[in-house]
Amino acid sequence: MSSDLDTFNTDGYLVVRNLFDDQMVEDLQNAISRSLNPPLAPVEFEADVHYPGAPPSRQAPGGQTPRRLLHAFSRDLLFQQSARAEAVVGRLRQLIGTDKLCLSQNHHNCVMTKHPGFSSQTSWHQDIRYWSFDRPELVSTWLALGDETVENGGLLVIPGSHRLHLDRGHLDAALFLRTDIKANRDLIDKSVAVNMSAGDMLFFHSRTFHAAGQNLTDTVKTSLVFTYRAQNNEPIPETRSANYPDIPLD
Ligand SMILES: O=C(O)CCC(=O)C(=O)O
Repeated sequence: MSSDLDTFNTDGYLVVRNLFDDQMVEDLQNAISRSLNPPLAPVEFEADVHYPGAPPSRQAPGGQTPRRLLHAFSRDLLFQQSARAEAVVGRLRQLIGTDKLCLSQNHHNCVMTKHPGFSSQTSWHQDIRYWSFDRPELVSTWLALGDETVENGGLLVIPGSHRLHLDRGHLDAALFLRTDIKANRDLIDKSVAVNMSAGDMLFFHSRTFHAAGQNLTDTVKTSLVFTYRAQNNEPIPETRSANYPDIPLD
């Protein structure tokens, strides 16, 4: 077993440094700028997420702040190239354990943006909580297009949490980790910050607990995020996971 696979299986995530070179990063940043100024639909706004710190409505101050540029894969050929790049898909084959992969058009598939002033906080959760597949074994990729730190709302992860099976009582109504439970607070104490630079990529398991804070800097943070699955790990028909066809990668 390679050390990348060992790390991923143990921690539920893996960071690969400099996965994309400076030119690709710059091209992607330019593509995001074209999609962001003005924000091209479909867009999810901070006001839509109703997370702590989000503006209460789209009419409130900051209510038009974009949070996610949705449908990234169909938005720009460059995003498709980055999602299909051999450096990404080769690693995914290894981490997911098959050559037959699909990219999900229904989950993540977005440019995440975190703006100064009006960003919100994402509480501790597993992405799989709202997803419906044969098996909870998907992997998402998070490409940093600038520095990602705790200060600008970069991700925090709990190593090994993809292997946890928590009773329902540990989670709140929206399936976030409850912080009024000591066992959960002990778990959160084990979290680590995923500090990244432009071109670095985080691979993380759909069961890995993660969270992120607000962007407290004066610079917008942007990241490109896609989710992949084995072709034989199919979405449950008529769920949101089956809304649009997934893209086969072979
Ligand atoms: O950037 C963030 O606030 C985290 C987003 C996140 O965890 C998610 O979309 O699953």
